[in-house]
Amino acid sequence: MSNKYVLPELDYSYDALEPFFDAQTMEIHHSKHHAAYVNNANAVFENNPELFKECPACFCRSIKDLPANVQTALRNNVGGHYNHSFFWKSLKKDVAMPAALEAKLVENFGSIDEFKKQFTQAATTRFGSGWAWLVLTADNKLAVVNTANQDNPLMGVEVAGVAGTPLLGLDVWEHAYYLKYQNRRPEYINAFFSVVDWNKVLERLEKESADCQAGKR
Ligand code: MN3
Repeated sequence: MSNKYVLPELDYSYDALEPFFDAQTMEIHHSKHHAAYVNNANAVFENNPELFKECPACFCRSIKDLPANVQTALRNNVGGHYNHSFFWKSLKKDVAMPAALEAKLVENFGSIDEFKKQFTQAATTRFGSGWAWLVLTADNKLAVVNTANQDNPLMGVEVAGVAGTPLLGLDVWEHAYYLKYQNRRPEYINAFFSVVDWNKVLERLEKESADCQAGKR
């Protein structure tokens, strides 16, 4: 086992999410931006192999325990690797929202429209670069938050404002939308709702809920 991360292949082609997410953005985003996070993280592990953890999520959870001299580099780059891997797996066109997920969203937000409104608000108001998230909190409720840069909710309540695990994330860095949407971030956020793999969100919810009930998180 080598102490490095590998850029994951996408499960679909770069043009699979057209016209919502364009092929050129997807290709540059995956093969250049995500690849850079992987390479930059690996460069740190080359000099600090003892810090490597196979599971990027586990790594994010323990980011505060890292030595100060490499903490920022690893927070940004392992965070970037985790966030993008998670993001690619959340995307698929033409997926209807399963009833069980709809029920949980309605229970927590009052309606699907209200959930989308709050998510859009979180994604729009993140100043500069960052991510918007739907998270399952430690008490098994849903919440919408945003984080700066390549931070994510796994990094803790000081970072995300809630303790929880991500069910869905949206990259709102300009590199995620500028070629197609330029400064129109709200249009990009709206397009995102057409390419969410809601089955994947439900799968994560069910797994996290089961872990929660079993006391595993
Ligand atoms: Mn990105």
